[in-house]
Amino acid sequence: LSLTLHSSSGQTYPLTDDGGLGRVFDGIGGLSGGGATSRLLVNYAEPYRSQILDYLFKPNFGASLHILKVEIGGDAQTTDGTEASHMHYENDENYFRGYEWWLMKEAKKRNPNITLIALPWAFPGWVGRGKNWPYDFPDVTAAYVVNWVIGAKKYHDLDIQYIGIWNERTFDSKYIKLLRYTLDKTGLESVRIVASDNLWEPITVSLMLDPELSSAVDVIGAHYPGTTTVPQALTTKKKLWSSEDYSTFNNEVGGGCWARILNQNYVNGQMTATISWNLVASYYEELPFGRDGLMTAQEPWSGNYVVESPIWITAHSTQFTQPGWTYLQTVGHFAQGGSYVALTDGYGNLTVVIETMTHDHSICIRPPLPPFNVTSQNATFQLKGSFVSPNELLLCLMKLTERFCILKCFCPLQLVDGSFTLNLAEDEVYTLTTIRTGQKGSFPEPPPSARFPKAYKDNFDIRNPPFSEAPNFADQTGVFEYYINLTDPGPHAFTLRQVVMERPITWATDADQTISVVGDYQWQDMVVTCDVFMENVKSGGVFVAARVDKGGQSVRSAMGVFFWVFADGSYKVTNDLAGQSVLAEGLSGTRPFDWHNLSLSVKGQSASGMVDGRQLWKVTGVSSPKNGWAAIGTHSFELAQFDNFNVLAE
Ligand code: 147
Repeated sequence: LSLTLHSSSGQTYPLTDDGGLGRVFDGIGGLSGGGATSRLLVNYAEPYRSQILDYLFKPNFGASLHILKVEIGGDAQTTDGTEASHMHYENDENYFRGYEWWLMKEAKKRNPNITLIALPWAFPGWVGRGKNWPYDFPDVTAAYVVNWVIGAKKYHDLDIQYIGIWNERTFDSKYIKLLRYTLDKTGLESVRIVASDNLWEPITVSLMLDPELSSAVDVIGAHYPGTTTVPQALTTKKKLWSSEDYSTFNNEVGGGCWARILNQNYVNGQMTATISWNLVASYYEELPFGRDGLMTAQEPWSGNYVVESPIWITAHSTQFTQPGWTYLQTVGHFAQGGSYVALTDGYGNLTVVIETMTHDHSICIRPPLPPFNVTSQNATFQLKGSFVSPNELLLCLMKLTERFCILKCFCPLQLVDGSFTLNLAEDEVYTLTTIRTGQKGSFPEPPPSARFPKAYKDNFDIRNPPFSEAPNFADQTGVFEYYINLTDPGPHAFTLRQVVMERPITWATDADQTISVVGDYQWQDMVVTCDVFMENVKSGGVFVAARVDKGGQSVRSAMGVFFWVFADGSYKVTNDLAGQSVLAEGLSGTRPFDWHNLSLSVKGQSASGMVDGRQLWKVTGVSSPKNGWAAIGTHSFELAQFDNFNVLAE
């Protein structure tokens, strides 16, 4: 009778360690970088910045992440901007650039057990000795990467646990072995290698054919695996990770995507870690992949941030299991769709995470999602093996379809003869657990959202800046850093300086010019003024710009109104960053190693420019782009300084 009842009202799923356990869980994480995805986070005022960090990293509070993966900046464009290298030049070493060090320390403060992973997307040009390729001098590349790991420890007391090869690009077996050798030789035997942060192949077959390579690599990391792996990857016995995943707009569908892959990456693909690109959407939303983070913090000027549904989806797993727990073998799919995973700490604790995401509410950016059906159903779980003892589990429920995703926790669920039945609705996440420390953390609402201030200026006068970059400037090619003119403490002692002098080993198609954007993408009419200083005698050139319409991987084709002056005493006005579409040109009297004041005014279809207070040009018929950011930059990879930046938008 009871069997008949079960088959008509739902199926029974055993939860047991009889017959052994599954793989060891390595954690759920977020990725900062690849690139510049945390750019605006650092400029939030307190208490908002700490609140955001708490939602991400604080245990038993929010996403409570187990893993933080960061980009090793390579001075090049890596999706939403450039991140600074610790070695711009061969004889240069500086472990205080950018914000990844700071972010790792903030994460570690909150969760001392967080796993740190680092991966390069791009490299400074010198690493390739002039070629756009990091493997011709593998010893140079390995030393460059290992320096970063050593610097993390030496200057920030950060232990990097895993290091990668080259994001989504070719790997080189010789380089991987040399990286292993170089780590070992510097006492970094405990740093493990992930390869190759691309697809399952060809790394898997290389590991199978080359035992020496296999002994150098600890984890096969695949990107956007669509929850599946390949049979050969399983036979390597390596840890399998989804080392980059998600990248989906963080609304409810994004939350659904994240819930589905967090479970099914293990159920279908035996992956024991999943890392979200990206950690937090802290870049101008109009850059590529706007809001593809676990939460949104893209308005340091207002303090507004949004705790989006993926945060609470993450909490459903992260708060109730830890790296080092072990998956049960009894994981799988439900008869009417959806999936469940179960994990144990080996000391009697048990956590079951259930997701019932429907197809249309869980589509990720990639790969395409084949059709499937999920309908409401009853599911009976039968606890067996060493799990027969608890007669009560705590139940947490999250309904995806409620706008801000209610995480309702801790209704005790009574077990009868080690069994319980749940009525599973569609688009929900349930956690059943013996762990009692889970919480839905909260802070008072942050300030309301606001546009970027229409009047904005920065004189870069700061003696001990907490970060190497000026607030709100989002470098899209090249790197712009605070600089102090020690020998000339005049009115321009403190400036912003573009420091990349050679085209990097790129990951994306960086422009041939350097550019940093700032402001509100919706701006149309504006006056941009800035003092500029060229440090390249022959071919120096700098610009200020308005209505810049593209950044990220499309920066090469950015349009706008660009006002250039050159070291040879000329000026140009172009409609594009590439400088092909010339609107005006002539003599400016500008010289290298001399400060000049540039002013660009754009109103409706006309634009005009001044140098040192003198009107130089006026053009009409400027019909596109209609709007965009303000910007500064240089004509090539060259040193140049900027001071007293000022923008007044209408
Ligand atoms: C990934 C990058 O690794 C990230 O830095 C970021 O750009 C992210 C944005 O979604 O994408 O690169 C991919 C780009 C394209 C594919 C997969 C990953 N793709 O087409 O399958």
